[in-house]
Amino acid sequence: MSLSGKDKSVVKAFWDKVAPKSADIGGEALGRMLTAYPQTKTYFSHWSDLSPSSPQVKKHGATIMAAVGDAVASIDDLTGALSKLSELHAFKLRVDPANFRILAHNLILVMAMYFPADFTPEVHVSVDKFLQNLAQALAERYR
Ligand code: HNI
Repeated sequence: MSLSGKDKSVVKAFWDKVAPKSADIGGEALGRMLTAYPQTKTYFSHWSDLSPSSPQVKKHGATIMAAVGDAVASIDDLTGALSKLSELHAFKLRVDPANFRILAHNLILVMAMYFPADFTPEVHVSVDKFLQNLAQALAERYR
């Protein structure tokens, strides 16, 4: 499921809208993941508050979205761009890569909530493909 030239330009154009709100979107997406998919909480058990309003959740959501923004900028080489993060999640954090798709789902949901008019079916399909490619790239160092 590789990204076409059109997918890449659609994702980049949509990201231009998303970028100024990226910290809020990341925080909300991470908060929703931890609430709606509580099995994901195990990785964050060292945090004192895992609720959607938690400052730690908001801060880390912003960190994650900044990395997603870096990935948009490196959309032609996601595997290379994400290899260090993949290694960290595989060997240090030991995150089951199935969770990358769960977070991707929450990210796309919240982007659609924030930008309903821009989130056309055309944007939906390209952003979904991009996030699936990002999840795959993050899982690359597991094997
Ligand atoms: Ni993830 C740390 C990016 C998915 C669990 N994660 C990070 C960091 C970045 C990051 C950036 C900070 C790295 C550093 O300190 O050098 N994570 C991403 C991205 C995705 C992702 C781009 C997918 C879109 N991470 C996930 C998922 C889980 C996850 C799905 C678990 C369910 N990540 C973690 C944990 C940490 C982490 C745990 C360490 C957090 C801390 O501060 O202790």
